[in-house]
Formats: sequence, structure tokens, C-alpha cells
Amino acid sequence: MGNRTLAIIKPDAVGKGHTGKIMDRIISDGFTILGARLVYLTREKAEGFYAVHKERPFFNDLVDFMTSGPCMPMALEHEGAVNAFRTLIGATNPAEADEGTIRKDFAESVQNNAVHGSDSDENAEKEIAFFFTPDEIHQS
Ligand code: IDP
Ligand code: MG
Repeated sequence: MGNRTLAIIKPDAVGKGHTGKIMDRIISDGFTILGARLVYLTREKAEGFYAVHKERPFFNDLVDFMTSGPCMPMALEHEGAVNAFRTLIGATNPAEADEGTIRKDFAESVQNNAVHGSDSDENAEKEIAFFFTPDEIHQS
């Protein structure tokens, strides 16, 4: 079980000024932030990041959304980081997210759902490398 995951505070949450509150929830839940940066995704980068979803009907809207403003990718450390973070953020659709989760409290809709979290250790490492070079990640 890996100890790292890639989180993104998405453009809806950054735009509404929720970045600090969401980072506070992440830190309070015991995650260490190994790297973080404000990023303006190009269309090409957003399409690359979500390439696994390119056949889905919502793909174009998702890319529009992810390029609508800055977002904040973060490399996070925690024991069993992938599952721990997905528990903290809640279900993809905020209407189905548990009380106290980040998506329940900050998401607008199934698309504009405030945060991303990696879905496997393998994808976590790929997604961290998508945004950060090894020397940009704090080695704890
Ligand atoms: P996840 O972010 O919870 O892992 P995924 O199924 O990997 O969910 O979908 C990636 C992102 O695509 C979601 O976070 C959300 O922004 C968007 N998305 C997923 N399903 C839908 C949908 O049915 N309609 C619109 N957008 C969606
Ligand atoms: Mg996913």
C-alpha cells in the first residue's frame, strides 16, 4: 500500500476562495503536503490528465471546466494515501457524498466537485509525476 496520492483543488473551489479551507481540512486529517502549486491547465494538459475519460460524454465539458481557471495540484503523503484521501473527499457526486467530506461541503455538482484524488497507487505516482519533478517533492 502506497503512501502518496495526487490531489487537485479544482477551479470551482479555487475560484470561490476555498483553497485555504480545503488545505486546512487535508492537513487536519493528517496528510503531509509534499508539493503544491497554482497551475493554469492548458487544454492539452487537461485532456492528457483525463485521457482515461476521453470517450465519456462529459469529457469536453470536463476539460472546459478544468481550464476555466487556476487549480492547485498537491502531492500528499499519508499511510494508505489513496484510500485515505478518497474517504476524506467523498463520492464523485456531492449529492451522494457522506457528511463531513470535502465534496459534501464544497462541491457544486458531479462535474464541479471541488477536488480530485488519485484512484490507485499506480495512478498516484503517474499523476504526481504529471505535475511535479522529483526535486519539487519534499522527501520526508
Ligand atoms: P473521481 O474524480 O471521483 O475519481 P471520475 O469518475 O474519475 O471521478 O471522473 C473524473 C471527473 O469527471 C469527476 O471528478 C468529475 O469532475 C467529472 N465527472 C465524472 N462523472 C461525471 C458525470 O457524470 N457528469 C459530469 N462530470 C462528471
Ligand atoms: Mg477518478
